[in-house]
Amino acid sequence: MSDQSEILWNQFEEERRQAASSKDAEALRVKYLGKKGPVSALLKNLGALPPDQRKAAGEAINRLKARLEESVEALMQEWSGREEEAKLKTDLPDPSLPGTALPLGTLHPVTQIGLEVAAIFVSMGFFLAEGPEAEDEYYNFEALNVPKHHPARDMQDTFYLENGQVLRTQTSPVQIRTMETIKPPFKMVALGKVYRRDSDITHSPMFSQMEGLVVGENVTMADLKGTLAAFAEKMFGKRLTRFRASYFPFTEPSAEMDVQCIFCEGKGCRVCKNTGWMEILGCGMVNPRVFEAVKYDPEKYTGFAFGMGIERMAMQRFGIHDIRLLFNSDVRFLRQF
Ligand code: 2NM
Repeated sequence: MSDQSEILWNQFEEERRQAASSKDAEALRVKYLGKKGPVSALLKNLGALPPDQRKAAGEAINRLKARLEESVEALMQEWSGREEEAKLKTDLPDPSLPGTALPLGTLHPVTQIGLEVAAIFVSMGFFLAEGPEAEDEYYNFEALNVPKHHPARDMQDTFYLENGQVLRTQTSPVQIRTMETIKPPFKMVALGKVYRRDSDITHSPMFSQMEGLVVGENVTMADLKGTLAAFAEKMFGKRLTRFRASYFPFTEPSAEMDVQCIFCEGKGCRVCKNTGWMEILGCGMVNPRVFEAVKYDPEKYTGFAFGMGIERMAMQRFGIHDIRLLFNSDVRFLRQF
């Protein structure tokens, strides 16, 4: 090393030992390697040297420059590392700051209502059952007293599968399977998806149903009315209910049950289409032909059954006018529930 380089290097080393921060390291870099620093000055002076000394002097300055750069970079790394560590020890989180709100999902309104309805019946001693969505025609129609040429069996209404099964059009096949498995007395509900070729503002090709069945000795229409009125009160609050005669192949007699509109309490509004009443379920005394199909003695046992659409109930509860809103998965809509 030339004398000049050596002096400069020693001076640099001395100052380097005093450095105590990444700021000091940066200052050192500017001082020694900056445009106004000694290295630049030496390089500028090269032209003043006799030509035969220029090459060696130039090389010496460049070696010095490289050593300085390396040393200053190491110093910089050393101090920024220490500073980072110190910061981690002292910069504790401020517990008074509000937390970051995590995005929180909710259960789909149909899931909410389905669970609510199931919980009400379970609280009244019913058990909850499930079954396959692809069903044999026997369980979906025959055993339920829906004969071969009944319109419900039409291709227009039912999804037929290539293997000869159907997508169940109601959850009642679960009741049939239950009756094939256990003996009365029992109270059960079946909850699940059902399928019908139907699609408009109030119909979806896939929707959810809950159906219930009570079988025993001396089960009467009074039990049906009492049970369903109790359900309606738990579900919608204290309201008038009414039963209208209806028809289903699997019950006789059959009825539909209305509850006084939960929004206008009978005065008439958009939700009840100005009738003051909301239709909530279909029901009836189990047709003896259904008992014959599952080999229950219709002389010994009687029962009542009922069925309700979960989407419709969700629409009534939340005042939703178009069933399709429940199925297009728009979180801006779903977040409201
Ligand atoms: C309804 C209305 C009336 C019903 C009947 C049965 C079975 F399997 F026991 F016969 N399950 N569900 C039934 C009766 C369903 O839905 C509107």
